[in-house]
Amino acid sequence: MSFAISNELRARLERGGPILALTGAGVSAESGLATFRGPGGMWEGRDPMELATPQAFAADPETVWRFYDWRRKQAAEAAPNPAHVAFAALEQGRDSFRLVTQNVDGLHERAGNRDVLRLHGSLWRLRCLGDCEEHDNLELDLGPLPPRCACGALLRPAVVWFGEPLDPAVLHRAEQFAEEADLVIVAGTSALVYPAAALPEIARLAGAYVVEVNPETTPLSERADVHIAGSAGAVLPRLVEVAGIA
Ligand code: BV8
Repeated sequence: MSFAISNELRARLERGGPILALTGAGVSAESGLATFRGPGGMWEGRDPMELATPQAFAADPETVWRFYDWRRKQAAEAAPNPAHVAFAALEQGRDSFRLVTQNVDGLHERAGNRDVLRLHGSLWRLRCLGDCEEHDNLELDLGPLPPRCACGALLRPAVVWFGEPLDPAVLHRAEQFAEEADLVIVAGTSALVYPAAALPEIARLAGAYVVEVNPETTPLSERADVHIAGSAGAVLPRLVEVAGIA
């Protein structure tokens, strides 16, 4: 696909200022992973918004775990796509690059990004409901669902559910990155979920140039400096090229 790159976007890519990337589920769409609000619902036609809540888990931990177990398996089978690879190239090519993601699938990390600020947690970490300790867990067979900790308490996915607060330290760091950014690349998000969706506005008010990469328009589109109507897998490698990063 061909798309125009504004002179200002080119200048900000070339001049080496702090770049903040904010990604959402659409960045993993080209890896074959369903987005949150895509057509047909994410799992068995169910609305993930009904499943990704503490209330749903308390009411029926087994069903919520079948949803997350399915997502872990889907994510494990998926491969990073050119958009993920481009973000890893930006981190390797720029000291002042920061990646903040709403995604929990782990594909940015598998593509090579080492400093990923995960706003909403990870499918690959579990939390014990006994002592709230978290640990990595990459096992594809969790055994009977819902899984239990050795202490006997239920384990839950260490993700941020709707109605739960984000980790304040993580959110504060993301807001700092937004305030320091010279260029913000917002890719693959419907810009509906807060407080993540507030980050581009924080950056814009602090003087950043905000580019949105999404085949669709979103509530951010009219406030962004430029909206590139394209897929992240096609657009991001081109932005990396303009930034002069091999
Ligand atoms: C909070 C982890 C406060 C789980 C997720 C009532 C009570 C409390 C809060 C609220 C409330 N009502 C509303 C709120 C606020 C709520 C919110 O924002 N709701 C919205 C929906 C209105 N937020 C919260 O609840 C947050 N917490 O506010 O706490 C608080 C404070 C103190 C004490 C108590 C409470 C927590 C939000 C985090 C929820 N967890 N994920 C899991 O993954 O299972 S959010 C979930 O949505 C995913 O992380 C996902 O990433 C995220 C956002 O979705 P997107 O990533 O944007 O994905 P989506 O499918 O929507 O869009 C995909 C886009 O990609 C589309 O635009 C599409 O066009 C585009 N696309 C498709 N293909 C491509 C592409 N783009 C580029 N290339 C392509 N190829």
